[in-house]
Amino acid sequence: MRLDEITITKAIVERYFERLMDNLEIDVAIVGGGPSGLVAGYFLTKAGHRVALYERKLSVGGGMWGGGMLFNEIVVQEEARRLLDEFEVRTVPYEEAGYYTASSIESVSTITSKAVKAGLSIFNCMSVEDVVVKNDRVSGLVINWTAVSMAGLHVDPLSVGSRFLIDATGHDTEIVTMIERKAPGKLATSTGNKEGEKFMNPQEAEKLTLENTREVFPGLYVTGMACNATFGGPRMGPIFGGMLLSGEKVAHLILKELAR
Ligand code: 48H
Repeated sequence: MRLDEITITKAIVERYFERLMDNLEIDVAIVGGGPSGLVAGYFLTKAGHRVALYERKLSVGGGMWGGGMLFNEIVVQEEARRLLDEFEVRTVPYEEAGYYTASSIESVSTITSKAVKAGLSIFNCMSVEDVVVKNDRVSGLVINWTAVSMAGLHVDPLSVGSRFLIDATGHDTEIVTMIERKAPGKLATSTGNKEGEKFMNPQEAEKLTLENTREVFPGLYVTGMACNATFGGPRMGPIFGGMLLSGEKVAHLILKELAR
């Protein structure tokens, strides 16, 4: 077999564009490839829906790679261990009952692998820079290459249509912030605006993360760290059970809507 650089190039370009074209009108768009976004993507695609995840960086995994302060171990609590079991991520019980540890490297790589094999399309190095809102409901997103924004180039973006949108952008809660900026007072929070993340308190934060995993604007849901940042709950530090459970919950909430 003779290897040819033009065939290699054609193969990459054709395959990528096929996937891009297949994902221009989708059921669910997930912004952010941290733990919550990946778990949501896994459950939604496993249920047979067309789902794409957009990640600004070259690699997915968000804040999970770094464990706590670059010590690449994560902690999950009893309630979330079944999710790591489902993904076949190995956990080790800690001496204190109810706490488990897992390798952050194994967690990110295994959850990503399961999500992609379930059918999730991941577009990395793409940033969501705006949303499309029609008749007071989100109906799509506006994307551009991260390299374009990093270089400060003035390049107009492209759009993707999506029935539902998930803000899984972590602490920055970028999609909710975009809505708040263009439609102030319209969020489903007590003030109508973003409430902001509060001081660290793992006990309270993990509980509230799940409670705050919900629709915040018609068609837009929050998951993961974005939940407490939107609805005004504390941060939890490097415990990841709430992120995984929130990803599962947002998927189930949207699955119910898609089944209507
Ligand atoms: C495309 C974007 C955009 C954009 C951001 O921060 P993440 O890991 O998010 P979560 O919520 O799944 O997990 C949070 C967790 O990692 C964490 O930080 C915890 C538990 N902290 C506790 C504490 O007390 O500090 O991932 C978000 C991802 C990142 O990879 C971003 O690059 C990406 O979203 N992203 N992608 N377009 N506009 N904005």
